[in-house]
Amino acid sequence: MKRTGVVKVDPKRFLSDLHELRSFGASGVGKGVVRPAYCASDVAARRWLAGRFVQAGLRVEVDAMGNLFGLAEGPSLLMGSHSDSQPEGGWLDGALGVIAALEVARAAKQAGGPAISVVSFQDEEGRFGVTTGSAVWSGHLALAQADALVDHAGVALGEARQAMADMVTGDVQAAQFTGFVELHIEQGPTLDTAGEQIGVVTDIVGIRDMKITFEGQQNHAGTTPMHLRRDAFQALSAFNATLNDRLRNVVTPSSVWTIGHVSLHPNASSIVPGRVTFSMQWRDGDAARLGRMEQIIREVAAQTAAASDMELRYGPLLGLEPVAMDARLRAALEQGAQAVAPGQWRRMPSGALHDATNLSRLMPVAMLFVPSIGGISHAFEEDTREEDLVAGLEVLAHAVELLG
Ligand code: HGY
Ligand code: MN
Ligand code: MN
Repeated sequence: MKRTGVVKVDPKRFLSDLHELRSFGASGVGKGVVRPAYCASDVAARRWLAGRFVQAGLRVEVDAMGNLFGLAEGPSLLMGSHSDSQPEGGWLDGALGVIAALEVARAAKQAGGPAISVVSFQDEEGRFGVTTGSAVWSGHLALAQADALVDHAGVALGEARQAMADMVTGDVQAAQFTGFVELHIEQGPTLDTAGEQIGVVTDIVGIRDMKITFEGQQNHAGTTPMHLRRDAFQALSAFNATLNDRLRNVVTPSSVWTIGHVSLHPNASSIVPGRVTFSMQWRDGDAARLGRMEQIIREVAAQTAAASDMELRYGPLLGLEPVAMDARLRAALEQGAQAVAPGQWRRMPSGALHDATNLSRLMPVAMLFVPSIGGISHAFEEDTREEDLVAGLEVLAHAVELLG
């Protein structure tokens, strides 16, 4: 594979669009954004992106989930990521991949090829589930099932997606794409700590995510003796302490588990909480270990419920399997990395989840990382040095030429 140098990306145009996208849902804290799936700022951002796709000579299509595509003529390499954010999101998580893909598509078109299509998937950040937009598009999740998913405020996805119903044009067929390449920030400390510029992803971890509820007895915080309480918070506290002990027997240093959202009912100072619903999420690069972790989580939940006289309920278990990146696409990214950042790049796994996992069911996929300053992400402080953003873009341009 030989690079010709005809795909000339325009770093100024790329950075200008990246900062303009940041203005949709700007949090006012650092460069942070608040752009959860289907909220006003997310839909406004997608309308703006659609306009940029048209200006780039791409045909805009939007499917029922609100996945926004800019399509090249004929068979094309799909590039992109997501433009929705976490409730407190960084300006680059997802957005970088969408704008970099747009810039490469523009430069490739101006150079007379190769054909590049662009996508911004919806709800990658899981306001409703795990990467729901690309999970539905890739056939991993039925639209009817997705519509029934609810966010932490009880809003159903089926209702929320009506906010962009007027943009929907219909299904987008996967067969037109020869593969998928996603540029993303690392969202971890590896590259930043090593002083390197580029990560070529080898594989993406698997994930499991479900809600767990303990139901005891709501009661008066002053008159209810401690030994008579059926306190849901105490049950969660006992569950968490026991779980940490038990999981240590099966995990490795790269296994992670998180209780990130806790809803205590009725959440009042003078009331013994009768109910707690919390998110239980775990990730690992090994599918069998994900299963062993699940078994322990369910055992500890059942033991805790029995010991605390709690009713135990589970929400739907959502998840994705670990996936390896495509060798051919990865080799092109490695050649690009060696050309753009010689000695400043490495091969590495992704501890974060990405739409690429869903697309790997349909086509070859590969991912590229640029550093996150301080390893910070899913926080308003998330940032990356501009020269590293541009280096990632240049590697993409190099790789698409090699892939032809
Ligand atoms: O959670 C993740 O790994 C992704 O950033 N949504
Ligand atoms: Mn992301
Ligand atoms: Mn994210």
